[in-house]
Amino acid sequence: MKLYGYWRSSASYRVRIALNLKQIPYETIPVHLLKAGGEQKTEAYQQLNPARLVPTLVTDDGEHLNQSLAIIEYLDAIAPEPRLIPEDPLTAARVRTLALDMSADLQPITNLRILQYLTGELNQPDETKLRWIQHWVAQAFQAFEQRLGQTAGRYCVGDQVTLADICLVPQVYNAQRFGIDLAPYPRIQQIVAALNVLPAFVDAKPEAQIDANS
Ligand SMILES: N[C@@H](CCC(=O)N[C@@H](CS)C(=O)NCC(=O)O)C(=O)O
Repeated sequence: MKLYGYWRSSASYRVRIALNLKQIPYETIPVHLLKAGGEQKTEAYQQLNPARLVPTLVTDDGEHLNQSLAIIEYLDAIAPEPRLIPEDPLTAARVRTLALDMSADLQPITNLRILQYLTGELNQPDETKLRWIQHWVAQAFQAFEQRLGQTAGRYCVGDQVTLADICLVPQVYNAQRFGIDLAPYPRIQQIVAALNVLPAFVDAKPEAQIDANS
């Protein structure tokens, strides 16, 4: 398999973790989101993803897939061990709720193109961009922290690593990049600390990627 992604992209980070957990070997193809206006906007890349976003997973059969959660569901179907979305319908719904809190409600409004629009077309200073990020991260993390009170064991939902954990870790990485204080979120901190020592998460870290700091 081939993964088109960017070292600091949270959606790419999710797919890397899932591939690692399932021990599926893959080749990384870096797509630089900033260089020359963003390689995700080139004609060539748009053939892989018309939405001009990373990641794209190209399967061994040459099929290309977009949307990190759809990719992870696909991986869970073709390589069910370890299961990232539990079979039990209620537990699966809890996992998806937490995963979507991060991937559908938080990440899209703090995505690069949104921030570029704020500071570019809308002419807002970097300080406003930072306030924007801090505001939406705080709202999302408060709710997530509260939900964990009902669902958490060692990880977000019970004691197995799930899609919820895969979506949380990259958002915490991003929050830390922007200097957000995690002290109000002790459950999040504890779970992320437990996840970040697992080899699949260590190997998926942005700094461990071939395009890190490029
Ligand atoms: N919902 C998509 C989100 C993909 C996405 O937002 N990717 C970001 C990086 S995390 C991106 O490519 N941004 C480029 C841009 O904003 O121009 C997914 O989960 O795959």
